[in-house]
Amino acid sequence: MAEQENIILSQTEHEYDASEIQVLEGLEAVRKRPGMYIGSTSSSGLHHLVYEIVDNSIDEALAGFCTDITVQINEGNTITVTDNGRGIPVDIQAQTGRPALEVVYTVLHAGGKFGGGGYKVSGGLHGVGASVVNALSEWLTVHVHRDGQIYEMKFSRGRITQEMTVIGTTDHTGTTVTFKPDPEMFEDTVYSYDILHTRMREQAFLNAGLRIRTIDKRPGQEQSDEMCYAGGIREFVSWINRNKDPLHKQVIYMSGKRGDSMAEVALQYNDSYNETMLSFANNIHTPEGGMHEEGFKRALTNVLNAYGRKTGQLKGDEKISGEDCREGLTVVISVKLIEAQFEGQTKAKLGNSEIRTLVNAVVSESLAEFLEENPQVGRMILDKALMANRAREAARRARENIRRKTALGGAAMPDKLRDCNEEDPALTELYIVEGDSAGGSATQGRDSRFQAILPLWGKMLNVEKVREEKVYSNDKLNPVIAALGAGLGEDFDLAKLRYHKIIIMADADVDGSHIRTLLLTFFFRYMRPLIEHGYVYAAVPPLYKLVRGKATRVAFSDEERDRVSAEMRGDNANAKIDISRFKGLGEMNPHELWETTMDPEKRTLKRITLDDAVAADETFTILMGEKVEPRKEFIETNARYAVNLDY
Ligand code: 0RA
Repeated sequence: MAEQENIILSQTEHEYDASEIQVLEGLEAVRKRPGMYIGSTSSSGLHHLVYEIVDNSIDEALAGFCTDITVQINEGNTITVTDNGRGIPVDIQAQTGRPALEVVYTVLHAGGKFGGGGYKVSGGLHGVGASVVNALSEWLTVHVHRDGQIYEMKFSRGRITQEMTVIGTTDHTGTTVTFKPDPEMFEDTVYSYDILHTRMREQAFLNAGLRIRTIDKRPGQEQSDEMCYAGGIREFVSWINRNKDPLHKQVIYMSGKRGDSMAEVALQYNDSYNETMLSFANNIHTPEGGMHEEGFKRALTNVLNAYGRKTGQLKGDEKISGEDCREGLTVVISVKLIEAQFEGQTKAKLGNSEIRTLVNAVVSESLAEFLEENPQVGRMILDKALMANRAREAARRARENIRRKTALGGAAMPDKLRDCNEEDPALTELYIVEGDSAGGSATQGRDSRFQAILPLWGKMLNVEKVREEKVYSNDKLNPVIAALGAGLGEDFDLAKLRYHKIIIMADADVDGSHIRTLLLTFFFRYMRPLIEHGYVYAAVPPLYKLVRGKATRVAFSDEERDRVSAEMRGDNANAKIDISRFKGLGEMNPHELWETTMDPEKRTLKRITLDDAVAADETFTILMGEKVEPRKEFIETNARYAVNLDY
């Protein structure tokens, strides 16, 4: 209301010119449809604000003028980003007649528009960032140290509240921005130190030598870290492999340029069966891959086949496939280019085809040379790929076997499955339940129109430790594969999936979390699209049961237990409330289970997502891999929830 009056008032005293109107319209557009600019207004959008500001400082570092960046969470969840670059220019811009600093923070798409050849490559929205963050901040203050002066300028929701002012003198240069995300725009305005820290660590790896500090100043959760990696993506690869057993000590590093583009690749094999490929374009993660990944894969396969033929490890017309070449491989690919085209569903796939040629050329040349010079490493890598090739053949035969069996016997469903009546997968749910007794309660308590139950029991296979063919023949996993109906691994086909909600229902204890982790590991390794498309959930059963006379209620946390107990007591301070802890799902009767954990109207489900492939891989590797020490440490620090269900 106040704001509207303001506009009318200033319109009467001041004729707006075309460019000012454009500015207001631009920032209004951002506030009207924030999702268009920062993806969403959930926690991810909130953190995106910080990335946009940091991206500008990183651009200054890429231009060669900035060595240190600090990202600080202040009390009250405001953010301060400081860099020691040249300081945002403050001189009056010819086109607009306004200080460049003002233009950067108020004009949409201001980035790169004004002169200077410094910004050869730029990430993200290419300078759109600052004005978008400004528009979405309740307030934003920027300090520029430049030419011996300190300049200050302030904004609120994108509008100027204090013109650029000199407030003192200084002996250094740099930019400091502090902002408070607008609670009117965001569902949640609490920052996660871990999310920012993970992102900043990734950026420190991607920009060798750049020092990034993260600081949390919020009372009770003070912490900080400083990250600087002289080795860049080489150290990124060592870090990803830190809990694995590498096949060769040295990380293989390759880089090259062509015109204005450049490519870097770092890789190391470990003794696991998994592939970890992380790719970036202009420092932006491209989880959907694209031309840089294609160029790499093609070159790797060609080089290893040629090398194997040359050394005689490959005989006759024996060939190893791309996938065989990537078993146990950890690789980081980082490319920088002028006009990155981002495609795909989430704009996370690089489309520039010239980059495929560049990466292919870099890897073809340098990797062949490396193998020539390091024949022991070459032999090991090739042996590993050959083993993978044989195992894959065995797996293919096992798969064929299963396929033939299902074809002959119709779609054979597991004996234990209690299926639902509805046949449209979009409407159905599969509860995977730990233990026969809980399975029995769930079967009786469910709504059989759309809820199917599959009980699991006994010791679950740890797929992290075995090759593919073992998974096919496993009697615990087979019922899951059959019930879902969508195949496995290379053959996995979402279109055949029989339920669009797959709900893991396990006890809230150590055994329950173990079974949940094993199942998630299996989905992660063999049915990843399930997780990527958000089809997997964890049921959240209650922890407490409260009884007063004939009245019974449940609580999902200690706080809720206390609140509910107070409510039940009401005015009668002496009433006896009997509080007990549910030891497991098996203790609940069918009705209780339905009411608290299965009724779509009342239940809580946690959707399992995989935003951060590195974090996921880390969790799964630590929890499931061979090395005992890191696993112990991890379980000790995360004793309550062995798997972070929210990542
Ligand atoms: C000099 C020139 C230009 C930008 C900067 C310095 C600069 C911008 C930011 C943003 C955050 N920190 C910064 N530090 C310095 C303009 C370059 C151009 O438009 O090409």
